[in-house]
Amino acid sequence: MLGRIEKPLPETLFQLNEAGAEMRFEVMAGRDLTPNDGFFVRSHTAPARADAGTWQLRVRGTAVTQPYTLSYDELLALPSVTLTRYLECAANGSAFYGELLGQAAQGAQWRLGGYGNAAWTGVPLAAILDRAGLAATAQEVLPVSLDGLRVRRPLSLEKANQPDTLVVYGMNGEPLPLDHGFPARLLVPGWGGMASIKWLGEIQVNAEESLVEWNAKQYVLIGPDYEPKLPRMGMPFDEGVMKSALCLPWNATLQAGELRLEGHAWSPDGAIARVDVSADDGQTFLPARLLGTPEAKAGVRWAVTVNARPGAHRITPRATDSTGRRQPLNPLSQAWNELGYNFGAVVPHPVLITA
Ligand SMILES: Nc1nc2c(c(=O)[nH]1)N[C@H]1C(S)=C(S)[C@@H](COP(=O)(O)O)O[C@H]1N2
Ligand SMILES: [Mo]
Repeated sequence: MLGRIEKPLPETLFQLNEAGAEMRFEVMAGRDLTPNDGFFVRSHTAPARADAGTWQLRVRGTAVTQPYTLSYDELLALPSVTLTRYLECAANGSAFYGELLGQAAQGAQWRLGGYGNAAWTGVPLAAILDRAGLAATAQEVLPVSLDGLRVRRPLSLEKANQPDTLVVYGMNGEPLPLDHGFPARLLVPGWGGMASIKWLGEIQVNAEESLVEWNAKQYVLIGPDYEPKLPRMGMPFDEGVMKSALCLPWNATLQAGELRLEGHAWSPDGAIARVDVSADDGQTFLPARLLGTPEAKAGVRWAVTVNARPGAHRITPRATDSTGRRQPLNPLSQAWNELGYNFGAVVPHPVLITA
């Protein structure tokens, strides 16, 4: 796994698991944006090594009437936007199926650090598709990567045309780092990270729906509460789920008394409307203050001051978004799935408070 990641993975920033490098959430203390060197990495292969001078983005497909290619310079010359959006692995939180539901999911165990919030610069996918002369038969958009797996994961025309679905080449003011998809990647805000194809080489618009590894075998929900959508092995899904996390090490040691705690919250639907925090194992909740202006599909930082008494405690944040949805308090209220996707219940964070 680690042979696939280029950037340094210091223990101060990352916790490694069998699939990738999870950000240590204390990295987000005092920060709205995740720095590029601390951003989580989930790469199924080694990065594709493209040269910006020769790289091309091909736009074609069975529902494209005017196929064309864009060079890196041509992409950068198109009208661009810079937007803050979070990116999260669909398996983020998978460890809590085991830790809180008592039935471990298969595969890598992620706590909450398969999340990052960045300012992305790129071109709306809609503008790129516009030039391709789509036929009335167009069914879906299929991005294809340049890495060894030629990864592909379709998206609906509706999602492709959202103004914040982007072909991204900049991350926090820098060129997109190699591990995050240089020269360009797709960014599909609100959807599981698997939709945000890195090392993008081609965008197809097709008249047929495609059945691919990433919507038939992986990134489907498999479990007693889900009907497989044959021939897929489970129920396909696109969106992620709302979550909240504390910017503290797991099992942090803190001093008793008035404690200012920070965290992040994020939702794939509306903007985060409120965050409440319990420092007494979920008995009572205090409202946190949102820092900054919450925006749909962007992470928001929050802070709260609690009075902490000595002992081993759990601090539990709970997010609510502008659609009125709230994170469930009871982990058992959410369905288990074998591959550990979309864990959305509150996560009690263990801390040791010393006198
Ligand atoms: N080409 C390609 N794109 C990819 C992946 C990959 O392995 N190859 N991983 C996906 C998954 S599962 C996630 S969660 C995100 C992770 O993005 P990051 O590594 O930039 O954080 O990229 C997605 N895009
Ligand atoms: Mo992922």
